[in-house]
Amino acid sequence: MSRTIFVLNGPNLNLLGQREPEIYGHETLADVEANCRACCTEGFDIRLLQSNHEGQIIDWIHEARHDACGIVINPGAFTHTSVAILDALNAFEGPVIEVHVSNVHKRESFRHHSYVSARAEGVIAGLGIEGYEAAVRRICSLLA
Ligand code: CA2
Repeated sequence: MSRTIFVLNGPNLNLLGQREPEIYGHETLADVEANCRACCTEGFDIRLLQSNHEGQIIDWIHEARHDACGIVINPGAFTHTSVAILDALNAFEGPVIEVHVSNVHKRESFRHHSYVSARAEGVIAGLGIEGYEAAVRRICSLLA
């Protein structure tokens, strides 16, 4: 069985650390990747991916069915719109943790609903990029 955890990121998250630091902080996705790799239990590995395209994210979730033991996902704005990402996650058998860098519940009401939460074992919001590390740790402990 695969011991790789996919850390999937949706649209605009490639800009992390470059714009709107008051909301998203100063750290980049490269920092997220390094921190996730550093905190996962021995024997597990991280594959961090980002796309601005919904279909690409769905294709990676399909790949995860064979190549990953768990998924950490920050779907970005697709969180609030994408039944297709929810459907893809429903076809994945391992644990899924949803992460948001910002506290979506403190923001506009359209960010309060997530399609992905209906599938996720856990949801983390507002911990900055530390949320990704908490999610990776949780997946490692669920699979221990
Ligand atoms: O808080 C989060 O992680 C979000 O998933 C981020 C999404 C937003 O649409 C969700 O409601 C909450 C937006 C990602 C945009 O990322 C940027 C990062 C830096 C600068 C500009 C955009």
